[in-house]
Amino acid sequence: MLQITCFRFLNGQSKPIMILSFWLLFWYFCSTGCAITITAENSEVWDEFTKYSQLKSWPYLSRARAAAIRTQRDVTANVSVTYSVTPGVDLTPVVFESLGYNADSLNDFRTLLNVGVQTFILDLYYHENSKAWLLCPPERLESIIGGGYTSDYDFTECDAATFNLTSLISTLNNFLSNTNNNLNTNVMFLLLKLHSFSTAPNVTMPASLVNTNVTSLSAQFDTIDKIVSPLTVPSFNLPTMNDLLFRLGLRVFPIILENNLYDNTSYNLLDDQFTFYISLRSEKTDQWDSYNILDMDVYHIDEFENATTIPLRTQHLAFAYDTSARPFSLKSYRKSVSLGYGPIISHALDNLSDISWFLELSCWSWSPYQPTSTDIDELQIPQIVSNISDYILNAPFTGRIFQHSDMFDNSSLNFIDSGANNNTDDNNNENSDDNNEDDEYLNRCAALSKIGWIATTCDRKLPVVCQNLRNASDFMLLDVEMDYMRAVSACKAMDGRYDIGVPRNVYDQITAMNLIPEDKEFVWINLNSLASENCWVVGLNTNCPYQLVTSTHVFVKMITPSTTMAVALAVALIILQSQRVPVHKNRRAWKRRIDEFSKNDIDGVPA
Ligand SMILES: *[C@@H]1O[C@H](CO)[C@@H](O)[C@H](O)[C@H]1NC(C)=O
Ligand SMILES: *[C@@H]1O[C@H](CO)[C@@H](O)[C@H](O)[C@H]1NC(C)=O
Ligand SMILES: *[C@@H]1O[C@H](CO)[C@@H](O)[C@H](O)[C@H]1NC(C)=O
Ligand SMILES: *[C@@H]1O[C@H](CO)[C@@H](O)[C@H](O)[C@H]1NC(C)=O
Ligand SMILES: *[C@@H]1O[C@H](CO)[C@@H](O)[C@H](O)[C@H]1NC(C)=O
Ligand SMILES: *[C@@H]1O[C@H](CO)[C@@H](O)[C@H](O)[C@H]1NC(C)=O
Ligand SMILES: CC(=O)N[C@H]1CO[C@H](CO)[C@@H](O)[C@@H]1O
Repeated sequence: MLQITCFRFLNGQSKPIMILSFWLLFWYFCSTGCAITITAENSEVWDEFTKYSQLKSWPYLSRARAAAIRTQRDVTANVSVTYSVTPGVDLTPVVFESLGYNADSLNDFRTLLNVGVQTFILDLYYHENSKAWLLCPPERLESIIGGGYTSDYDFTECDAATFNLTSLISTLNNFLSNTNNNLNTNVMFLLLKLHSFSTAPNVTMPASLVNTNVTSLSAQFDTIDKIVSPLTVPSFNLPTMNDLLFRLGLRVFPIILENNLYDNTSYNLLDDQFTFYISLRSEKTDQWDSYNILDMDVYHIDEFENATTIPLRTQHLAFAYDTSARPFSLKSYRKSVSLGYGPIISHALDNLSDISWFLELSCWSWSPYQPTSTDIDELQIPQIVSNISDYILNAPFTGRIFQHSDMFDNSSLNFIDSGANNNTDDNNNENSDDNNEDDEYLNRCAALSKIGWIATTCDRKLPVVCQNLRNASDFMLLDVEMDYMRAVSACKAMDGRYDIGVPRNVYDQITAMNLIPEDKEFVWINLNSLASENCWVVGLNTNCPYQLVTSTHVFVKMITPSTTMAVALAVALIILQSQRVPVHKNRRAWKRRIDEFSKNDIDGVPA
């Protein structure tokens, strides 16, 4: 193995350097006891594999998911936002009913924002008597007030002085302002359910419960940063992701999902028509303008559980929700995602962090735990896809801690130690990539499997998915096994009508998945992070748009003759210290091949 490594690394360089390197390798090898093989138990492999899982990163967004969410957003840049699939939470059952109608719950709301929940259902209650909007439902108020309310009652719940729509929106705004940057910005949906209630004239509601100072919904929601308005973005012409986020600089859709206000309500919702979209489902839409009215597909998960064909989803926003009687299983959650319906969790969880299991499955594009930022080559793990699918398909969600033994049998497996790369994450601070780290990252190319994209090493031999240049929904498979570099040129070489492809929405993903041959598990797609760690881009020579310095420059400096020797020795020592042979081998070999590839466009391509 070492021989091959050095040969590849010094490919084209002079023989004496090779010999000297070998000597040094040998000397170092034996001076450290000739024992460098790291054999890990499967538990360690699994720990490594899930090192950046959402559960372990709780209460922050995991590093892998941050990369996955961003890749999915970037790949869909030219796709209408109506096709976005976002994980959602119904705040009433998940947060307020479980954890309380108080300011602490706002911290839990903030945590959900942090971990990448993008859709929220929010119930708002209009007290007809005091003409105020409350976050607390009348049933709660009744149970608090009970029979004998006294003015010095100490309210721990529903206290409008600490828990009100204004403070909820400022929590949201705080999150938005922290993530309003090219790396982290993303679309969000606020789905409102409006309710009225009135109290008998002889009942005096305590001021601390009803004095919320919120008498106009639009006055409140207009203070949301980057809120999308139906005036600028009419419902019948929703923009692409790129136009929304970067050209218009907007993010948050406020949508009235249900209007349950009394017919005789004293609140005039039409006053808010410049702020809100209204779902056609909410029925009382006769007086609303066409630019307000959104036709949405909102289904209960029962309708997916056993579906074999995709329920027709046209140009509508689409969501699926569960109930406590029929909660999402991991299987139905994943099904909802893969059919393009944003899953909205609407049942109480034992612990809020349990939502991590679901969030791990919430990208239609990447497989769970992907793209890993470790230096394990995932595809080296036997049956990884079938075992993860088993886990998704068969494990009903029980909230128990999922263990490596659920995933792997006891045969041991060699893996590459991740070394001293102790980049403990960061709440959304992805910009910590530096060039040293860059070299430690093995999985630079993406393959499509039946459960989504998986990062792997680029020299694996796989078939490739080609995409028609004129019709992005037309995919075909080139069933010849080749490494990533050949795969890129192989589609082009066919008849000029195709290029290596990448699915850009759930429909294309399903089409492409169906092309995976029976006897194969993975096929190449047009996605790699060769330019920069954790930055996945479409196209071989695409630089990471989020970094000023590309590692290409570093590489070019490294291969000049004067530095070759120093690099060879350094690499030899690093190899021996940390067993990162394939990393360096791949990294530099690939970089070199890219450079060659860029020089001569036509590069011996299989017919
Ligand atoms: C989106 O479309 C524009 C114009 O057709 C093109 O220049 C751009 O590269 C596309 N972006 C992506 C991510 O496909
Ligand atoms: C709403 O809550 C915030 C923060 O908890 C508080 O500062 C504000 O005064 C409250 N609003 C009202 C009307 O009490
Ligand atoms: C509520 O509104 C009134 C009148 O606009 C204002 O005087 C009062 O300070 C507000 N209270 C809070 C807590 O914002
Ligand atoms: C308005 O309607 C609700 C329910 O439809 C009813 O309970 C309430 O008494 C009505 N109020 C008035 C003032 O008519
Ligand atoms: C990695 O970081 C964690 C948390 O900062 C620390 O507890 C641990 O000791 C570090 N490990 C190494 C190898 O530096
Ligand atoms: C694009 O390709 C898809 C799949 O082959 C096909 O159904 C569709 O009709 C094609 N569209 C056009 C405009 O040719
Ligand atoms: C724990 C578990 O289910 N592991 C399985 C992974 O897949 C292989 C092949 O299907 C099984 O043999 C393992 O038992």
